[in-house]
Amino acid sequence: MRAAPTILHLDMDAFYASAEQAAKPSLRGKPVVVGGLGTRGVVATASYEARRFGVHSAMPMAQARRLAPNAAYLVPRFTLYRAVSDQVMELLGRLSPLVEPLSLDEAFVDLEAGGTADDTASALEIGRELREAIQAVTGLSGSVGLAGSKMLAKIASEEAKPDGIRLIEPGTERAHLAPMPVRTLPGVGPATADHLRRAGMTTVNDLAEAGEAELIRLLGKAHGAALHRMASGFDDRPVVAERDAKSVSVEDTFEVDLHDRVRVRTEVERLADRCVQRLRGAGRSGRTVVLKVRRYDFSTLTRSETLRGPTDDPAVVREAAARLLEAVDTTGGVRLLGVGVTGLADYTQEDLFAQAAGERAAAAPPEDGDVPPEDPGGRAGPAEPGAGPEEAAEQLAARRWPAGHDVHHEIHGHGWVQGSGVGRVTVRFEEPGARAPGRVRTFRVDDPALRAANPLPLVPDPPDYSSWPASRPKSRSGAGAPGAASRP
Ligand code: DCP
Ligand code: MG
Repeated sequence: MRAAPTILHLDMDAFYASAEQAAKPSLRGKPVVVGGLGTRGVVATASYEARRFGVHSAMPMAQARRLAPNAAYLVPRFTLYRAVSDQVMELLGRLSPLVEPLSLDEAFVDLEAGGTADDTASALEIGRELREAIQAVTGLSGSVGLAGSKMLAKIASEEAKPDGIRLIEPGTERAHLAPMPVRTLPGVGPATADHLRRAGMTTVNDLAEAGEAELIRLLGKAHGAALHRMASGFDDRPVVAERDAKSVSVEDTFEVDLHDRVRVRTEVERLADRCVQRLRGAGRSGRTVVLKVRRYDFSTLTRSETLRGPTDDPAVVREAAARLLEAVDTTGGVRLLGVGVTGLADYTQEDLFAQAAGERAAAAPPEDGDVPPEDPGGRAGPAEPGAGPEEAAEQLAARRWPAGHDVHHEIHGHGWVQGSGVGRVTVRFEEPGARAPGRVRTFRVDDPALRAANPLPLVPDPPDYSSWPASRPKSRSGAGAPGAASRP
């Protein structure tokens, strides 16, 4: 913990949903829900307009549809989110060599290590400039928390949401934390919280006052001692740059346990891709692939496989993770899955076999199915079991033209899929940055003039921040206004 609030935590606001609203002018100010639209789909995120109806991340999609029947329901477009994330991380990298990304839309930055702030005033100034820069470059808003420790910086950004900045003065940590629920502290999940509640502790203050010995008695040595320190406001965890990390891993907890083996496998592959994305983002490669599985009864196991040489090839990591999964019994349900790579190196050893696997993967459909796979014969795989011929046709259309994905029409130009079914696909023709909503037209699903397209940048002509923070760009006319792009 430090005496100056120079640890910054950034978290983009309603990230996927805001990106969709920025890309699709007709959705600005409207409830938008992004997630899996199939029968077992879950909400990835909801715009703040949709949150008013009670929709939130990890909720089953069917429940979201009941709560907000009039919201726009869209399938995620990871290519776009990654592109925006890269822009945000690039800006953060200008503030310090110590940037620790936690996900696509969230990171810690050590401002002191970067020499960009050393007290409350300079930290606030940098935080404000950062929010302005992110808005100008990406068209989206992010919230900033500043404090003397990671834990408090993250709490501060949460309190700043949406579209705000908040600083917690060093010295006030304990008082700030006291009334908060125990779940606020890192490492306290639902099970631990329940355990603590049964021992009569619900607030952070209860934990601080219970004393270290009591928490160790309840939770064991390591967890109890760590929790007592956190509850008392002590948090010395350093900001660790991805390039100094010993491993890179990603994981997902599922609100509803996964039973379907195929779905489990798909999730593992998706996690492997995300893990490699982060690995590559850090310019690293790794030799050991780790799979983590938490089962329905909270039993957690990890399995690992060490490769012949370091890799950053998504196909290689995906295959290794899938092999590890083969040996894990998942009957009964899976609550959490994680994929990690350890044994990191700064380079990829030439591995001709890995290379060949990568080339095969490159010839396959794009990652995450962001652009629907080319499927000229309409062979989009088997329809879900039990579907009649009409439902099967609808599923085929939905798979070929996922709601929210980009399309290009020979005459009408760039647009996105509003919906599809009974042999038709409805497209709204509009581009990011347009002032007014675009027009809607309907086509046959096999219209040869219509094809899948890549996302367009949210801000067509972003200002140049290459000399920031030493000096700020002059043409910041649009900065600060939601969705505004500054143009010459
Ligand atoms: N996400 C997801 N599944 C979850 C939680 C999040 O797929 N269970 C995705 C969608 C989010 C993104 O990660 O847009 C970032 O997660 P956040 O928790 O930061 O949530 P948001 O950015 O959407 O909203 P907030 O404004 O609360 O940060
Ligand atoms: Mg966020």
